[in-house]
Amino acid sequence: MLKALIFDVDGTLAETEELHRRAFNEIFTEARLGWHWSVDQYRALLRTTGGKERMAQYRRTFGAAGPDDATIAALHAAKTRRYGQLLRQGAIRLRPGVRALMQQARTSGLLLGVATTTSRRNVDGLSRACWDADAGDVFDAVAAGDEVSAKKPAPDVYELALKRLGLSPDEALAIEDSRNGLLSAKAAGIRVVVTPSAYTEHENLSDADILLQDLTAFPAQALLPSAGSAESRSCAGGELSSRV
Ligand code: XBP
Ligand code: MG
Repeated sequence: MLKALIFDVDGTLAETEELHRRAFNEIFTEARLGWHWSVDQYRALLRTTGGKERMAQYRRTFGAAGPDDATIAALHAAKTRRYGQLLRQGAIRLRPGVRALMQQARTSGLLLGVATTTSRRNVDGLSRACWDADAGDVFDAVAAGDEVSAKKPAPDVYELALKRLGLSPDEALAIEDSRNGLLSAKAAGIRVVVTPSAYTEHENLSDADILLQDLTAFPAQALLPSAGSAESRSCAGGELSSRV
């Protein structure tokens, strides 16, 4: 029986990648690095999950002349601060159908989780921008990229989300936008709904259990348990239900 929806963040809850790209480029300019990622370059670079890892991948283009690991870490920290500022300026909205599906899931007594490659700080930033609350007050469990040793497409972050929800893989449904995310959830044994995003619509997403343009088309009647089970939820869950 389905007991939880586990959401990816970037590209799934919101079209955040363009904001990540902007934050990267502003920091590159500020640091006079001579780097600038175009939309097409960034689309290709997204095959490497994680901002630090993406920068390290790009560094290879420059051979020994590229920044060292400590510089990449410092630049990425600055990028995270810039991304947070952009979120606070109201640059992001939830994708269509996300808010309604979360509400329906709550009404049906389901738990809500997050499994993302980005950091917990960025998840909290997005959550405050969209719900005016930290992610821990909106979701029952948040598993972030800075908490696992291997990022997507490895299963680690989905396994961590399941552990925190106290569920087995067959009791959850992942909502993803990318091939790396799809592979990660599948490797953890979780069924996956994929809603391609602006930066992933060209990818091979055919392994998805359900492929939808966006979550307004989510088959809630077929997949969500009946609303009656909402009363069996914990107090914490009851409080959360008013927020999504
Ligand atoms: C997508 C990613 C992230 C973001 C940038 O994550 O690969 O790296 O592009 O975030 P998701 P950081 O699993 O949520 O789709 O710079 O914080 O890594
Ligand atoms: Mg994603």
